[in-house]
Amino acid sequence: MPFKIALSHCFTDLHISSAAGAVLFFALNACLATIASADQSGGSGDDVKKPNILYIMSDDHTSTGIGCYGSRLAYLDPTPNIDRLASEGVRLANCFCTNSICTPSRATILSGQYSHVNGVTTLIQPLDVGKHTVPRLIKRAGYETAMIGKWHLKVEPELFDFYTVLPGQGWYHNPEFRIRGNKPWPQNTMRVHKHSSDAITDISLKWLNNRKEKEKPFFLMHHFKAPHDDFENAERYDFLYQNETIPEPDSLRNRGHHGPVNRESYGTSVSNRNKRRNMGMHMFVDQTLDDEQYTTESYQRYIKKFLRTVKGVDDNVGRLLAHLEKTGELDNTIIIYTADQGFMLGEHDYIDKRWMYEESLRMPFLVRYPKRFKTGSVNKDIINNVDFCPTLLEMAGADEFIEELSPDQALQGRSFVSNLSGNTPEDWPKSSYYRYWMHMAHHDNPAHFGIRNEQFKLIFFYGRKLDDSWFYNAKLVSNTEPFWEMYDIKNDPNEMNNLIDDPAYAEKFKELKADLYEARVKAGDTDQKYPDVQKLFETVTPAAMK
Ligand SMILES: [Ca+2]
Repeated sequence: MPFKIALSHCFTDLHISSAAGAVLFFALNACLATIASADQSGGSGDDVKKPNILYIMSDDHTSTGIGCYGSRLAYLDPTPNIDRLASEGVRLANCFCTNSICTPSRATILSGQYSHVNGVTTLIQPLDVGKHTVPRLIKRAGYETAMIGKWHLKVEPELFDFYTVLPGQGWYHNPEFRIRGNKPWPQNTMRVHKHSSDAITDISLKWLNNRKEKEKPFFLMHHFKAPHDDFENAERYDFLYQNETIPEPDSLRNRGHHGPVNRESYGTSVSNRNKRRNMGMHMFVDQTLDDEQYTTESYQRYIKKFLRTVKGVDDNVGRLLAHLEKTGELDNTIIIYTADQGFMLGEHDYIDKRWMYEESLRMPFLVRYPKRFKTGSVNKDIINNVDFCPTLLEMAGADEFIEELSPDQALQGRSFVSNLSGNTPEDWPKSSYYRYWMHMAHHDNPAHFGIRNEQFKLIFFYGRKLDDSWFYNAKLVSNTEPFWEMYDIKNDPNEMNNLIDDPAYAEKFKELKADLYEARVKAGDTDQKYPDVQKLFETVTPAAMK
């Protein structure tokens, strides 16, 4: 299988002479040796050295809060260490989540499957161990593996050689961790008396220093809890940005023609727009302030707390990079920085994630590996987190095992290793499918699905609760009226103008709806369990589009 050989060769560091002919000869033999030894012993051959893989993921760290993404916040230089990965590696500009909330995104990354296939559509379901494809196959490819930090998938991360994980959301200060031990999961615990970002990094550095199988490359999933709400920063950043007035997004106070047309506004807010839950309440803003003052105070407190927490993440990315430099492993390690999804920092007066809007949908994704990836490059291909699993497997030379996955473990995404190298396959997907399954939970977001291509986005808010299990008071939640939204991202990047009531876009609506229909069929998400949802999708048409 020449294709497989080529893929494995991509990430094999060959210890050979510089003569071109010899390189080709040895490369081919090294690839064969890698595959053969993996087949026989589960390890890599003596004549090759696979790269280490350091996968760093934070929680809710939107690209808006990362300097190299160039948002209104970039002037604050909030993430110099994370930005280094972009300047010395590749930055993905259009990496999107398929379900913008913590547990489902993590389940998709580990399984390479959409939420409805891996069974984790909401915060409630555990990810079956049989679908922990990333750690299982990467270990099989000869890596020593570890999962350290926020896990949030309920079941024991038993397929990793080593784990130390936060229970559920975990605590910001003096966190307790679940560890492997003599008692049944999750009864073995330990506590570290530090801020969680510092504590998680301490544990990772200790594991890197003391790991048992140093002859093997490592695969480390290092997951920060930060900057998830309630945005509790390390004490050293209590006064960061104290005297700064941080710019607001233009859409915080002027929501333009964004959102459902002529209908109720949804979503928890920065301002007091949402009376049930808004950030001013969380930030203890004086409830007697007038509306303008209230919004100002709420936003400034919110954004500063978020960025102070981000700063602690960035410090610790710096510690990891410094360790790799000190041990001479920096250039032998594929270093990835991402977050489990995006987040709204006041855009359209929204907080939190869940939405299919740009700031929530987009995942930051940076990767540094100068041996293969051009430094300082930007890739604009449309990539989805269902593609992460096959990508990690290819990076580890574990892609050869994909064919052996059982039908219920089959991967739905594609590796973007070639894209990172600057060679986008001609048949690479031109759109990304999205579905937020929960309905009006926690932050008042109606359930929706949609498609995002290079220029347009179409969203159908079907507004049905499908299952009462995801939220303690779900029985109290009502269905909401279905509606559509459509944006021209190319000409309206801030999604200020919902085109769904513009008859000039009737043909575009039909075209995008057909694309969405096809995307749902391709993903196998056609609501056979919920025929009323599919019927709404097929029959609800905005007046201007008829
Ligand atoms: Ca999250």
